[in-house]
Parts: sequence; C-alpha cells; structure tokens
Amino acid sequence: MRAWSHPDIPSIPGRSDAPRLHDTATGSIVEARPTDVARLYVCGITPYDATHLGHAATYLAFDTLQRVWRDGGYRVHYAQNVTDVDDPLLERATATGVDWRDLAEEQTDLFRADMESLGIIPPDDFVAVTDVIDDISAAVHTLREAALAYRVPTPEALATADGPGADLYFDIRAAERAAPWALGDESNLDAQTMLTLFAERGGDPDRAGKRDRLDPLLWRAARAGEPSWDSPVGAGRPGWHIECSVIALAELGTDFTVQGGGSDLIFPHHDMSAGHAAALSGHPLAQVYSHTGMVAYQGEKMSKSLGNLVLVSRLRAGGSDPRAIRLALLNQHYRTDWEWTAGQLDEAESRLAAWSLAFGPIAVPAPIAAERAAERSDDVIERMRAALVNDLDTRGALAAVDAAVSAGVDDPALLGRAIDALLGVKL
Ligand code: 5CA
Ligand code: ZN
Repeated sequence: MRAWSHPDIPSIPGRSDAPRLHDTATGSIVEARPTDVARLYVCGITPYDATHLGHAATYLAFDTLQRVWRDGGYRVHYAQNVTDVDDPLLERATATGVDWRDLAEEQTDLFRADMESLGIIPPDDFVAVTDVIDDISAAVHTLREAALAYRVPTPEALATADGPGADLYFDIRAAERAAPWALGDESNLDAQTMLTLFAERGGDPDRAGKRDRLDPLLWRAARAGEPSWDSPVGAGRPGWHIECSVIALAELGTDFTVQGGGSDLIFPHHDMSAGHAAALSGHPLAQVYSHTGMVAYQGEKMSKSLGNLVLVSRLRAGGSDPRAIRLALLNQHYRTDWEWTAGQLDEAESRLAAWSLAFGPIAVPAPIAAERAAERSDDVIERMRAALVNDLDTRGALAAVDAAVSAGVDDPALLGRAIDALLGVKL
C-alpha cells in the first residue's frame, strides 16, 4: 500500500555510532548494531480514529532511531502494518453506521497526512492486513499442520461444509517444545501479570476449550455480519498477533534488528507475534524489543477507546506548526510515561523561534558568526550524536542545541542542517 512522501534528509559531516537501546526482552541497554541493513518493524495503527499524540510520539521515537542509523551510514529497511480489520474497528464502524472499509481508508489517509506533516520517514513496506489475508491464513494452516494450532468449536460461528465452524488457537506449550521460543522471552513478565494483561488487552483467558488460558486466537471463524475470507483453515479472519508475524517475516525475514511499538504492546502482542514467527520460521523474530512510554492526557493514557485524545490533525487545523509539535514530543524521553499539557506546545514554539533565528535561513552567515562564536558547530553536532546514541536521549540533543543558541556557533547553517538530519526539524 502507498505510504507517504519521504522528507529530504541533508547529509552532514561525520557519523553516529550504532545506537544503544533499551531491550525489553533482557531489561538492559544493548547495542542496536545492524549486521548489514538495519531492519525495523514498528506496529502500525488500527485505523478507527485519527492519529493522537501518543501514536505520534511512538512513531517519532522510531523515526529518531532510523535517523541515527542513517547518520551512522546504515541503510534501513522499515516495515509497518495497518490493522484494518479487527474488533475495535468493526465495532466503531457499526456504532457510527459506516462501512468498516471506508472508515479504515479514511483514517489511514489522515494518518498519512499527519505523519507527513511531522516529517516522519515513511516505512518502505506499509502493509494493510486485508491485502495479505491469504498469506496469513496460509501461515495459520502451516501451524495447524505442525500441530501448533488447534480448533475450538464455536457454536456462534457460521457452519461450514465440514460441520460447525471453529476458531483456531495457538498452542503455546507445543510451540515452546517445537520452536526456539518460550512464553515471556520478549516481555520478561511473570505468569500472573501476563494473565492480567492478556484479559485487558483483547485476550480471552476464560474461553472454554482452550488448552492454556493464555493461548491466543490465530483465526476467528466467520460470524454473521462480520467480514470473512475463505481459506484453507475455513472462512474467517485473522487474529491480531499473527498479522504482525506474517508481515514482518515476509518483508524483513527473521532475526531482524528491532521490533518496536508502545509499551501497551509488550504483552501479549509482541510475545505472541514472536512466538508465532518462531514457530513458522524456526528462528527468533527480532534481536531487540524496543518500547515507548505511554502518553497520557487528563490523567489517563491517551486512547481511542477512552476518547481523551489530542489529535495531531486538530492541532494542525488550529494553526500549530507541526515542527513545534515534533519538538514538544522530542522534549520527552521516549521510554518514560508522560502527560501532555498545552504549555508544552507553547514552550516548543518558543524553542522553534529561537532555533530558527539562530540556525535557520536568516541566521548570520558563517564568516561573521565565526568571529563571535564560542562554539564550533561540529562539536555541537557531536554532542547531539552522543545524546541520541545513548538510548535516544532527545532531551539531551535539544539541550545541546539550546546551549549553542546562547553560545553562538561558527557555522549556523551547518548546525541547521544537522537539526534537520538528526531531529527532523527543518528550520
Ligand atoms: N494495530 C495495533 C498494533 S499491531 C495497535 O496497537 N494500533 S493502535 O492504533 O492502537 O496503536 C498504534 C501504535 O501507537 C502502537 O505502537 C501503540 O503502542 C502506540 N500507542 C497507542 N496509544 C499510545 C499512547 N497513549 N502513547 C504512546 N503510544 C501509544
Ligand atoms: Zn503489531
């Protein structure tokens, strides 16, 4: 599927080291050093409501990672899904009386426009689940043939030629014996926490007929009034986690560099996606599991289901400069949970104005600036790089630029290009 346009990224002298990044699987900081191409998967949106600042913060964190890799001389291969068929989307479509396909298309379009305005580098592969249903059902079939998936008869499902319809579940215990994977490898969580999160985040621990309470749904048999597709595992639609396993394997292969998303995806989504992928391929899914903190608003996690949203599109329509939105988000550490307030946008607007004056097109030319500069642009750029490779310390990078505004630099235009390349803000 079409993504959105690529921002131009100026090249600057010197280069970043490989970034050090927090890895959820080991609970430690590790080096995200690509062997050749950096391969990145970030879980995409469920397009039933417009991009809010939580989504924007998450995609911006991985955009920063990508900019650091590029600055380090690595090529990046980036894949992202769009969950364009899933319960919350179907429920919203029914509640508002629109066709679920139209809702998904309209919201995906708005997401593209928001990402483009924020200067987020688009994925190379932007894949809608509805475009790869056959691949997903083939993968579920493979798991079933390998005895890693089982049927749970489902009276409310539509009957098929072979008898009553059945949902298909992933057999965690069988997969642990067959694949290089164990439950908890990626999330590092204990069994009780897993059970709680599973119930909160779309799982069905109490479904009768499951072998393990945490076994996740792979394929949902067709129900009246729900979209479904014919397949070797019966008519139905994909469960959630398998979409990301199949898309990531197809686009990036196994053992890719970083699997990313918000911390609400640590469990069950990323554990189960990794489990499915390991069961299908015989290899681990990714090397590093990276998660962003949750953005809150009015005291609670910003979420489409709660409705406490600050939409990027609404801020833009109200006249906010997307570069200021970007700077406000960069002024938080990506891993920390934080709460949005309007004052943060005002602060970012002042910072943008000060930076534009100092390092933008109207900045003093280099020879004149050099006479009164206390700093070399090259040194400021090295400080920005040192901050960013240190687990994406964007606040540290912003502080380095703020200090340069006061001190003055010998080549303001060069620092302006570095701000564009590394932080994605064109002054
Ligand atoms: N389609 C699935 C992933 S396969 C999904 O979680 N979609 S989503 O639209 O709910 O979220 C899209 C991305 O934004 C995910 O990476 C999610 O972790 C992240 N996200 C959602 N809410 C927030 C928030 N309040 N703060 C930070 N990130 C968030
Ligand atoms: Zn996902």
